Amino acid sequence: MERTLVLVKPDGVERGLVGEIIGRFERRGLRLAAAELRTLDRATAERHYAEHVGKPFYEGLVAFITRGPVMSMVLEGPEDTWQIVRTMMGPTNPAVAAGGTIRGDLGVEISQNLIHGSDSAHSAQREIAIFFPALG
Ligand code: D4T
Repeated sequence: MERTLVLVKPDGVERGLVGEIIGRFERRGLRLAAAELRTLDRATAERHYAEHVGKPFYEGLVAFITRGPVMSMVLEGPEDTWQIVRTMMGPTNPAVAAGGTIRGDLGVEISQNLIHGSDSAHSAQREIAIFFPALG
């Protein structure tokens, strides 16, 4: 069993897509291990996006991710569950995401790309510790 962190970002919560997105993961066969709707404070957003500090989109990214609640969750499944989730999400830019992926079916803009998923087993461990320290 392996776990990964997923966030339905504020745009997805605002648009009422939480159920649609969680449903896709559940139908695929992944299980929810934890979930909480929460509004991130700046410190948590900065910790989560530490790798992007200094990039031109960083300030906009922090403003976006803190503008309203995110649905944070831990999903569990087989080995490389993080990769199953990333494949289902589609690429970062929804404009080039294939139909059938979450971003390809539901989004159009890179700055409002609906969902975050850990991009490696190592990131999953780091991010789960930020959002759900009791599971660490
Ligand atoms: P996250 O981390 O949010 O799941 O997205 P990705 O893993 O798919 O993509 P990322 O880390 O490269 O980017 C983080 C976040 O920044 C936004 N972004 C990214 C943006 O607004 N403009 C940009 O040019 C890039 C590269 C989108 C996702």
